[in-house]
Formats: sequence, structure tokens, C-alpha cells
Amino acid sequence: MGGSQRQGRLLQDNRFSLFELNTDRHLESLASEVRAGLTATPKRIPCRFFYDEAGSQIFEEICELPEYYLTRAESAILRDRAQDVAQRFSLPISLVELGSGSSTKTRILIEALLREYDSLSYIPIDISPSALEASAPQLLDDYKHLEIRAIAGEYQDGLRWIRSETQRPKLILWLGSSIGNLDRPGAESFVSNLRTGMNLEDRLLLGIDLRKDREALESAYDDSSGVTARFNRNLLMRINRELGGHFDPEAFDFQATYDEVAGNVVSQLRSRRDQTVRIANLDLDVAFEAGEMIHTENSFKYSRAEIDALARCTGFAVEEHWLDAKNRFSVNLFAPIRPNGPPRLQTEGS
Ligand code: AVJ
Repeated sequence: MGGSQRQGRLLQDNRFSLFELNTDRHLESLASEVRAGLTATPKRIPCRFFYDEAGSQIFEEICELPEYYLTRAESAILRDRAQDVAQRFSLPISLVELGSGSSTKTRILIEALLREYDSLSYIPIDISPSALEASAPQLLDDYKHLEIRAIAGEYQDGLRWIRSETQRPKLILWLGSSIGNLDRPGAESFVSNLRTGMNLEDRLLLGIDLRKDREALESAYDDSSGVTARFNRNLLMRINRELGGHFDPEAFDFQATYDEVAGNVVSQLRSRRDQTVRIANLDLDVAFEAGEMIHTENSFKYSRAEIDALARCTGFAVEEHWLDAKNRFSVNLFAPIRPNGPPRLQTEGS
């Protein structure tokens, strides 16, 4: 096992490395963001704190829920289109994934790429080191020509790292409609930032959930078996575990509401009664009134026009816009365009 370098811890053997960026600051940022969020009006807890070990496992359960169509819809598109994507490169590539989680969907692309090229370098970036360490051994077992260079850290850290690291053409994956956690200006600036780390032969594959009827969205985000409610209450339990909080998760109800105008599913925890919760490590007592909300997540949905606008104003052309059979979810292949030139779209045999 290699020593620590550059504010990170490196775990390495010949086909696997896990580089933990600034993980020592994770607890610090949890503490400062929880203090800022629970002393703000309205109260909020950032959704990236969903993904501790327990939260990552609950999210895997969500992906199996009948109401949560996103994962199945996206996987169906990837199964149909993965080979097409893999054939768009002329050289072995680096497959970079933002928010890789369990890498279940990624296997579809890994298999397609290993059918085209005899080696593949996979760079998963995820806030949860445990998710990265959990998924790697099986991938390495199943794919002998795969090397994994995992990065545990925030997206921004990962982007900086990618820019400095790879010589190969890059296919960057941002699946699952994780872009939806950013508001529209936030998504624009993040995708622009991605663009600055890309060359013209690189591609960005973006999974984006589409605007649709309220009923379908509210049941996807507030399922009848209460798994998503548990996912949200786990945030309170995480504060109890890591910051000495005294939350009673059952003293909060969960709700997901679709704001049709904004195209955003807003997730919140609502206090069932007047209560004061002590968070010992922050020496903080947080007062809640009955009915008071804690904002936990935004999940923005897109129309085709909004996807085109996102590409246009971030330096990309939409090379492909693929939909599932029920037109509920989209997978988009974004091609970088020259700053002030026509897009260099991939045409047959180019
Ligand atoms: C992982 C952010 C894409 O917003 O759909 C699932 C997380 N939240 N159910 C989403 C989530 C509630 C999911 N993302």
C-alpha cells in the first residue's frame, strides 16, 4: 500500500488505485454545512450528505423501487446505445464517471468499450470511498483488461484531478440525472467547467430525467414503501452518528413536491411538533416549530429545449439525444465545440 501524498490516501495494487482527496476534511465540511444549514431560514441540509455507507445502501434500494423508473429507463437506453458510443473513439479511452456509486449501469459501457478496445482505464469519482472500494473488486474480477483509478472526493476535486491526469481521449459519464441536484445556473456553470477540461475528441454522456406529470414524479420521489423517506431520515441519523446530534428521526415527516413551473422535485423533512434538537459536537441547539421544513434535495427535470440550451451555453453540441421506450428519461451525448467554430460532429467513418 503506497504512503499518503498530496492530501490524500492512496490504496494501490497493479490494476486498482483509490485516491482519497481531502477526505480528512469530510467531517469538517459536514459540521460546517450542517451548522450553516440548520441556522439558516429556511433550514437545509445539502443532499451530498445522503451518501454515507448507510445512505449509499438505501439509494441502491431506491433504484429497485417500482416507482423509481429512472435507473431502469436509463439502463435500457445504455443497453441499446453503448456500442454506438464505444465506436465513436479511434483509440483506447479513459472512462471517467462522476458519482459512480455502485457502477452497475457503468458495466454496460465497460463491456461495450472492452469489445472495441483491448484495454480500458476507468476513473470513477465518488464522494463515498466505501462505495468505490465496494464496487472495484467485482469489476476487476469480471474484466481482466480493466484498470481502475478511483477518486474519492467532491466533483470539483475530481475535475481538477482529471484535467491533470489523462493523456487518452475521455468519455465522461454523468448518469442517473445527478445533474438534477444542481439548479439550472449551477448545472450550467458545472457543465461549462467540465468543458474546460475536455478536448474536441472527448465526449460527455449525460443522463437527464425529463419533465413529466406531477403524479409520476411525486411517487418516484416519495415511494409507497417509504424507502425515500428512510433515505432522507438517514441524514438526521448521520448527524446523530457523526456530530453527536440528538435527532428523533420519527419526529420528522418526509414529503416530495413537484414544482411544475421550475421543473423541480423538492424534497423536505417536516417537523411533527415544536422541538429543540441538540447537536453536541457543534454545541448547537436547533429549535423547530411544528410544520417547519428542512430542505434536503432538489431534483430538476429537463425538456428537450432545456437540454439544447444547456449544451449551447456550455460549449457543446447535442450529438445524440436518446430516449427510453416511454419517453421518460434521456441519455445525451455532448460533443465539445470549438469556442467560436462549428461543432465537429462525429459523422460515419470520420
Ligand atoms: C442520485 C441525485 C440522481 O435525484 O433522482 C433518488 C437521488 N433522491 N430518490 C435523484 C434520489 C430521491 C437521485 N440522484
